[in-house]
Parts: sequence; structure tokens; C-alpha cells
Amino acid sequence: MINPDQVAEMLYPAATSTGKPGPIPTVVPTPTHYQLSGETGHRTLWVLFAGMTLSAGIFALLSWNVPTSKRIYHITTTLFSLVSALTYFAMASGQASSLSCHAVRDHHSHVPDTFHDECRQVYWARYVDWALTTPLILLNLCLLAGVDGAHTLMAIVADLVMVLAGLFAAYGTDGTAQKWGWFTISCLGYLFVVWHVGLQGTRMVQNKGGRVAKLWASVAIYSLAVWAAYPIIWGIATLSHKTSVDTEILIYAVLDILAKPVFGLWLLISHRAIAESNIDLGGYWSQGLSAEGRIRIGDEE
Ligand code: RET
Repeated sequence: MINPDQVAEMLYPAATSTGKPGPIPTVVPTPTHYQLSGETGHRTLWVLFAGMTLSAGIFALLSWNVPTSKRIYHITTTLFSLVSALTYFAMASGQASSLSCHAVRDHHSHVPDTFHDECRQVYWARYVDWALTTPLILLNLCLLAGVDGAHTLMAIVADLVMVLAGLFAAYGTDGTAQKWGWFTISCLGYLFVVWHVGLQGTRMVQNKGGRVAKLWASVAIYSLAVWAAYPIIWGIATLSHKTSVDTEILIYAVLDILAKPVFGLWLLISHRAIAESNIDLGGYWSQGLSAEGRIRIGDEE
């Protein structure tokens, strides 16, 4: 609780000690409040680094006996876990974060309002992670449903807009058009991704048969729920500072486990059991350029 007498003593010491008005200070020191990660957050970041490294290793091992032409899901899941492991390493070892500061007004009933600065640690590594890994997750969903390249590219670009606009919003000045502008752009990008992948995916997956359609529906609903949690946590933590930095790290850790290792494992195991969900990529992807133009026996039906 703020004691008004203490505040008056701090602001006008001469007036309160002698009873006579003293010189009114023109510059009042404003203390800065810091919201930084602590021991719990630090440990969580190291655990996630280990978990993501392990999951990248498992996904790579699962591709061992799979021909290159059928490895697209293994490669994307290994890569998104690996990128996440690297960003968790950066965060755990004390890099890839900076302070986002804004002035907070303190109301007092007996003396004029004062201000203090509030600085929160924002890990920009998360945005680097999302910019590199969410396109790979979307690519998986689009491949599973059989969405065409044009729509997949549109969804990936909208996703990048969402992440970069989110980064600018996180460091934007509070209460300005700048911050809300970037936030709105990020939300529009998000809605575009959900609408695009959801609509096109649901339409295209019908051509792949009932079993793939069922798998796609459950994976897509699961992803939709997990993805929706990210902006909610962002609003509570990064935007409104309602949780500590450690709680933010813990919540994002759970979401990242659900969005990457759990999603990846589910995709790899279930697509193995459904032959129609297999993707066989020939040509440059599996044979390289030297094979281009060569006639392979069995290619002509
Ligand atoms: C931001 C900024 C505020 C507005 C919106 C956002 C959306 C973030 C999402 C992130 C998904 C991340 C995933 C990571 C997997 O590891 C950038 C928080 C809409 C949807 C799936």
C-alpha cells in the first residue's frame, strides 16, 4: 500500500520536516520496475532445449528406413524440432531477449500522480522460432490434406506476416496506433491462415478418402486449439503484463510441446498406418538434378 505521507515526504522533504514550504523539486526520480525471468524460467528453458533436441533425434531416427521420396513429414518434423531446440538454447543461455519498457501512472490521493517505468523481458527468439517453424507445421497440414501449392504459399506468407507483426507489436509503444496497428495486422494474418488452411484443407482432403479425412480433421482441430492459445497467452503476458515472466515461459513451454513433439509424433505414427496419406515425391526432391531427363523404366504407365 502506498502511504500518502511517505510519498509527500519523498517528494517534498523540506516542506514536511519543517512545516514550511520548501523548494518544489522539478525532477522527481522515477524508479524502474523490472519483470525478469527467474530460476524456474531458466530451468524450464534448459529442459525444453533438451526435450526439443531429443524429439528432433527421434524424428530423424524414425526416417531411417523410409525412402527419401517418402520422407517429407520426417524431414519437416525433424527440422521444426531442431530449430526450436536452437532457439531454446539461445534463451536458456541468456541470449535473445531484450527489455520492452513503458511508463505506468501511480495515482495518489494527496499528492500529484507520479510515474514509474516498467520494463519486461521479452524473448525475441520466440518470434524467430515461430517464423521458421510455423510454416513447416502449416506445410505438413497442407500436404496431408492435399492443398495445392498456390494456397499453401498464401497461407505461409500470411503466417509470416502474423509472426513479424506480432514481434513489432511486442516492442511497440503502449497505447499507440503503432502497437495496436501491428497487433491488428497480426490477428488478420492469423485469421487468414486459419480460414485458408481450414477451408482449403477440408475441401481437398475429401479426394484422399475417408481415413485421411478423419485423420486430417482431428489433427486440424487439435492444431487450431493449440494455435489459438498462443495469442491468448501473448495478450495476458506480453501485452498486459498480468503474469510473471517465469509463468509465461512455463505456459509457452507446454504449448510448444503440444505444437511440436506431440503434433509431430502423432503425424508420423498415424500417417504410417494410412497408406493413402503417404506422399511420394520423385524428381529433384529424391533423385537430384542429374536424374532429370533420364527415362526410368516403370515411369510410363
Ligand atoms: C502473436 C501476436 C499477437 C496476435 C497473434 C499472434 C499469434 C501467434 C501464433 C503462434 C503460433 C505458434 C506456434 C508455435 C509452435 O511451436 C504472434 C502472438 C494472432 C498463432 C504454433
